[in-house]
Amino acid sequence: MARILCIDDEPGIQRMVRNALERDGHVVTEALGCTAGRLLVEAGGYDLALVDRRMPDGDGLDLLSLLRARMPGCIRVLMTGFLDLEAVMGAINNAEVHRVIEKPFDSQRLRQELRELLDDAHLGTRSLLMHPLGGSLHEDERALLSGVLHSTAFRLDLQPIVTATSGQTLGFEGLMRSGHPRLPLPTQILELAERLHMLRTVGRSVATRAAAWLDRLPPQARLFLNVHPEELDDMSALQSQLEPLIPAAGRVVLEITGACHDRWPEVLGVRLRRLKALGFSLALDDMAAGQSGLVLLAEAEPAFIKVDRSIVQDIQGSNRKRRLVELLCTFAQMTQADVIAGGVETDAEANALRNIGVPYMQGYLFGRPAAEPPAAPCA
Ligand code: G
Ligand code: MN
Repeated sequence: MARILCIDDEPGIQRMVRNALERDGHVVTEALGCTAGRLLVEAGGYDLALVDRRMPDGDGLDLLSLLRARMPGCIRVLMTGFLDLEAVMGAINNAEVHRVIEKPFDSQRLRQELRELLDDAHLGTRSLLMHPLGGSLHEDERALLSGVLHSTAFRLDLQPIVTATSGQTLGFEGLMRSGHPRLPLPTQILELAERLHMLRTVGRSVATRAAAWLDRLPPQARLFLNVHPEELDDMSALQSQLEPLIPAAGRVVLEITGACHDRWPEVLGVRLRRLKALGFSLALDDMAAGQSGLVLLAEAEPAFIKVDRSIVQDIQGSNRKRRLVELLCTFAQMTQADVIAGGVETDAEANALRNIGVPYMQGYLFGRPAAEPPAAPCA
């Protein structure tokens, strides 16, 4: 059960929200408009607030900043018809809004979104439960993760990306690796960081190590770095995290995964343009494995399109896989992008990809991620 405040000037919306949320056992308090809403916000005592963007007596975004100041622990959701991207983007970037629900929405979607938000918040509080030994379990985990990230056990290994025809190295993908016995897998590090809201600390550690690589690698070598979808939720934080890389941004390619969910690809497009304005290039990662890959292809305008191993595997035996990669190559050509085939393990796969005209490849066939890059010449 959560205490939910709904601020909207339309009684129809209020009714729908109340009916939907009371079915899930929540207690809903309504305010018809901004003025009434402001009074309730001042009084406090809510777990989550749903706020309309435009009301005749005021702007929902102002109410949301007031909410942040008065009730920092309250989850803030904006409901909007998505008319003014700039203002909404500003609010998201300033972390005034945890989630935006685009109007019109139905009760099923509303319940689903709120369930997700409340589950996340619940996880956050659950991990704060006290440890049997007296300390906070959460604090122990934070200390462990922070210790690993700042230790030499945490590395950014490099895997080569090569030119299909000449075999010369275009650059390297940086992949995090951990030699720490308690958190040996990168996925463990990411899962823990997600749960403890420490992705930024991971990102900073990666950026520091990436900057050190850029100093050592030949100047023409590109460094490809993976960006976690959640890192795109707070652009100011991401920008400060990428700070050590900005002087060499022209050599850095940020990989955005096609597997990330975003109900608003346009919003993501605006954010990605900001990264480009800093001088970074973009690659669309996991193409064909992701859920929003195609729409990102349109919105991200990537310089590289990385085809996932699920398509590359045994491509020589599949007409459809070959056609799909051909299609991506044609698209890439028409949009001044380049295709990189990832996860290439066999000569048969590499030959099939070469015949299609894929310009770049990456995979165990050419080199595993390693703590020291091979001394091959760079293209
Ligand atoms: O999604 P992304 O492309 O960032 O994933 C990279 C991961 O794929 C790394 O963990 C890397 O070790 C792994 N990888 C790289 N090359 C190969 C390969 O040839 N085969 C397989 N199975 N995995 C690979
Ligand atoms: Mn990648």
